[in-house]
Amino acid sequence: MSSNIGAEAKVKYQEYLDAGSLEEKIKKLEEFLSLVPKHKATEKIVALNKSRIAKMKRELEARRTRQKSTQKVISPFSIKKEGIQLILISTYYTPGVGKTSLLYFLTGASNEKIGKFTPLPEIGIYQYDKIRFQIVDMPSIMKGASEGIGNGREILSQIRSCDLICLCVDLSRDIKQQIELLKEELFKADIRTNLPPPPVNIQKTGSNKIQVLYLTQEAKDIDDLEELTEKIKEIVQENGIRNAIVKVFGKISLDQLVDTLIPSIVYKKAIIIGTKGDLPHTEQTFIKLQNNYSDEFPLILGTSIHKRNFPKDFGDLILKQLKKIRIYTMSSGKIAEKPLIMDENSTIKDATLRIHRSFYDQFDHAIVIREKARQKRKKVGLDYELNDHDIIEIHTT
Ligand SMILES: Nc1nc2c(ncn2[C@@H]2O[C@H](COP(=O)(O)OP(=O)(O)OP(=O)(O)O)[C@@H](O)[C@H]2O)c(=O)[nH]1
Ligand SMILES: [Mg+2]
Repeated sequence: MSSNIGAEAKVKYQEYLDAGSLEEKIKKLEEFLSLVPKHKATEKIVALNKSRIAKMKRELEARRTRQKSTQKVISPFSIKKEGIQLILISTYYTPGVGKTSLLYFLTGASNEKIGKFTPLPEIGIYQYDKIRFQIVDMPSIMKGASEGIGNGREILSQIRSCDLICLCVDLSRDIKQQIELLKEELFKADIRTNLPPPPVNIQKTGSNKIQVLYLTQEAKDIDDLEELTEKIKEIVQENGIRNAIVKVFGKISLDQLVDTLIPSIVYKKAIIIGTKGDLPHTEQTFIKLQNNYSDEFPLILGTSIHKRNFPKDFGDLILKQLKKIRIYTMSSGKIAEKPLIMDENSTIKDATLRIHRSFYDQFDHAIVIREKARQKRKKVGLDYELNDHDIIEIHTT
């Protein structure tokens, strides 16, 4: 093994080789990686070993799926998703940060459960501007949750499918400890927060080779493209893929490439909600929270449920974070009460397909009413890009 690796890491590597079970092997190799210094000289070792972890995790997942299909028990943690789903999480070691109080405040859920430990998820609907947001008050997360401690696997598996993760932290207690633990467990459960998916796509092909294509100028702007290509091929092969086209759309690191090869990785949006902002010294803590975490978390709120201090436009803030817009359909001059929630940059075409395919097949033109525009009412075609709050009327042939 390379001289760039310290003695402690080498010991861990040996422990990995000696480990018996797959779980143990993954754990040891993860510990080994955490001890390897990250720089250019170790980049390949890191990427190759991350690939090994990815392969072992896939194997583990496959085993669990096989087990599950024979077990047919419905978990009390399993939640039927309705509308846009927000999950409130906090750490077990800071009990009572105020999640259930928040659920009560936003949704009118029962207040009898405030002040008592919440052992199972509680659900409520937060209505905002005729939009339904499903709020899930999750039991708090223990260290080792990603390995299954304290129902961690069930909790994290729900988080994997939500729309927005809300890290709830008590502003009157140590915030770093709270956030770091939550971040660590999410990361270990292959949940990446506030990161865009890597700009790379790997397609298996029939041909017997691995081809790497750089499709943008940004992707090509790398010092040694040939060296990178060789490394990419090696890592893809290490994952047991012999024939593939690797399309690179932007600047990527080997780390990101490995992430693409781990199918269990999901990319989620997350915000921080600071609670109990009415208690002494919490103002300073909130400033510290913003200073230390605003690079990683684009939205950090300071709140107090006791003082009913919570953003009135919370629904708008969520939509903005999720890059969603609301579109109101109009039929015979009557505007629908409930908006369609669509992705930013959606077009009339997307809207027609969303309403019903026949609106697309028989499309003639659309009328868009945009209150703030210079020309308020416009006749447009399928390619027209929609804005938040637009009113649209589709005319068919
Ligand atoms: N000072 C203050 N106390 C609050 C606030 N919000 C909640 N609390 C109190 O904090 C305690 C715990 O609140 P819960 O809402 O039950 O906390 P939780 O996060 O659901 O707790 P667990 O279910 O144990 O994880 C209760 O006594 C609440 O009254 C707040 O804004 N300010
Ligand atoms: Mg609770």
